[in-house]
Amino acid sequence: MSKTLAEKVLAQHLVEGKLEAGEQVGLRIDHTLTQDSTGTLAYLEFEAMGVPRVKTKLSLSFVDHNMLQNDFRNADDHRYLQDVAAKYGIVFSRPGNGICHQIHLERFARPGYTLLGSDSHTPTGGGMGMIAIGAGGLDVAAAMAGEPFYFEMPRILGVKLTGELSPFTSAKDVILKVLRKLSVKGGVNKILEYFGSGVKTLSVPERATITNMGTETGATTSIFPSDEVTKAFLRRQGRENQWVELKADDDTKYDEVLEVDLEQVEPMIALPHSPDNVKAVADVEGIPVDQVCIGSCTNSSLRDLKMVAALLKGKKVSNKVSLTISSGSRQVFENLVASGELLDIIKAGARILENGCGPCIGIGQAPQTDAVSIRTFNRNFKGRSGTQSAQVYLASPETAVAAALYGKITDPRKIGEHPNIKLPEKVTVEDSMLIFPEKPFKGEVRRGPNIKPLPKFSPISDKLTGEVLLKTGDNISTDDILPGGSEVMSLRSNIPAISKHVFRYVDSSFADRALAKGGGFIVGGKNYGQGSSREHAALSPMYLGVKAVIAKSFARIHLANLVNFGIVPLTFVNKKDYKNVDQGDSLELDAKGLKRNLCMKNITKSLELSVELDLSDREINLLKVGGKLAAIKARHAEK
Ligand code: MIC
Ligand code: SF4
Repeated sequence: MSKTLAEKVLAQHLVEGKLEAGEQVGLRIDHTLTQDSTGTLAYLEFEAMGVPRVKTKLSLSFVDHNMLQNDFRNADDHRYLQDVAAKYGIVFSRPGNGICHQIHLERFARPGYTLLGSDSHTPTGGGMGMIAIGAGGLDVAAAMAGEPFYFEMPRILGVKLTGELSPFTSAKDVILKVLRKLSVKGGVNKILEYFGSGVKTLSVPERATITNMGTETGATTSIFPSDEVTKAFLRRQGRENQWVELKADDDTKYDEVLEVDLEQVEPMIALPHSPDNVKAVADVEGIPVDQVCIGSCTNSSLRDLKMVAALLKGKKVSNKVSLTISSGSRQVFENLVASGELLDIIKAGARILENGCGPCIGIGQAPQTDAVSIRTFNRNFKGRSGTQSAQVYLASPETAVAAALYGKITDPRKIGEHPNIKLPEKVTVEDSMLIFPEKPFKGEVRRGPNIKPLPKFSPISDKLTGEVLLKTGDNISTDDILPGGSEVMSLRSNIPAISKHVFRYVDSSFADRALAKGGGFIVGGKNYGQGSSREHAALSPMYLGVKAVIAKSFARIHLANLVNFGIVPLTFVNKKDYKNVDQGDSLELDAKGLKRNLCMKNITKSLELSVELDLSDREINLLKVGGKLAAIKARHAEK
């Protein structure tokens, strides 16, 4: 039977289950990656598993998110991560080396391999023909301990690309167009597999921009074939020997097909405050712009920044605009320096930031009050920039440069002549900011005072009672549940402290109320927990006593995180029952035996509501014992 590309890679790594949509499958993981903000918890969890050394082919630990070092806390986290990496056999990428996804793509990604990362944009590796999936830190820690990664086999959505992009349009416009079609929920339980004659016209970094932001559709992952273009990318990186050809069988039938004629793609832009709020740039031209930020794991490759340099060369940024540039990796930065292109960027008036995530997650460069900020990033949830009143738009590097030059949203096709960007045959490759683990590790793992032990996990009680602490609408993101930004993110290793910030901007009294009431329930709408993989968005509510979340539907990674930390994720059997529960209502859930169909009483309204535990048997068993860490610990203790 003919196979899709995704099925081929999955089949080679399948250790449990059948590759049929909706089935639970277990996958062998070749590579793992973590970053500092999710990594400290992931390694505390890995340490708790009692496994002496990672069991993957390669595990990597990056420091790229929070590098402000306002006080000892970040620096202590970085030191802890470096020690743990040395002890357990993990490659450590030092602060300043760049963003995990960009570096993994350049230096480590291999066609046909699997990658699990504690960051939702891990599908970046799909640009190299990998099955690369984002997950919570505990799932990544389990993969490091040699456990399979379990998930529901998604449907495969084939995205057929034809034609070629026109000047001043680029990969970001393609994925924004896909997002406009699919929305932030349209990819849930799907793999987006790209195919068709248009594929060969896109470079690996452009493909990676597309797979990276496939995350915003809710997709499990996205994947491109591995072809001559992939081979050329690997050659440039001195890794041609790692190339293999990979593609779907010619007569493959996809579950669904979406066609995108690259010729017809025009410059696109996502308006505040959702990545799927997409319009053509031409339709929103003229809006005055205060800030432009270029970078992030979506758009900070050498291709992107060479384009930016060429478009800025000999011109000046509008004096109404602050333009920031952050390279995705030190490799990109070094190559821009060596070619002289960085000078073109600096002379145009750009502000150069450290190689890392920076403004994308509110680590510096918060815009001014009510500012319009155009960013080449992948998320524009309200407040994520650090300024609640800011209006953040997402666009391509080309559109971002046009906004910076003209001081207003402008169709980049108005810039004039299109520079012909050519990637060099060979790039300068220098890995000195990667520390490869020595054997054996001597010394001790140092932990700063802000690194606190993990909270205790206990099995679910037979009866869950409490108040509805909060009722939310649709598409609540993990940024809503637990914000980014330097203040909150410096507490990522300290669950008691970070828990005070749960729902801080949605309802500032949430944490105090939850503690005072001894915990309770959250009621959510559709796609609850979309966005990042941060498991703090589950662990902190658990710490505050949240026992269950009842929603219309959940985002994949957050659902897994809730289960991992023993919060019961329930869906309304009858979606209309959402209206029958209000904040402050007293609920009672008979959780005995954790059956699939449960009855929940709304005591306040004297109603009985049917709710469903839409989980696999494996997940239900995890919940029963108080979460995944408890289960893994018990298993390793038996051995
Ligand atoms: C994000 O883009 O939201 C993050 C910050 O990279 C998160 C991870 C985190 O919260 O540390 C993600 O996407 O998973
Ligand atoms: Fe970093 Fe932003 Fe990418 Fe998240 S989306 S990994 S914060 S650059």
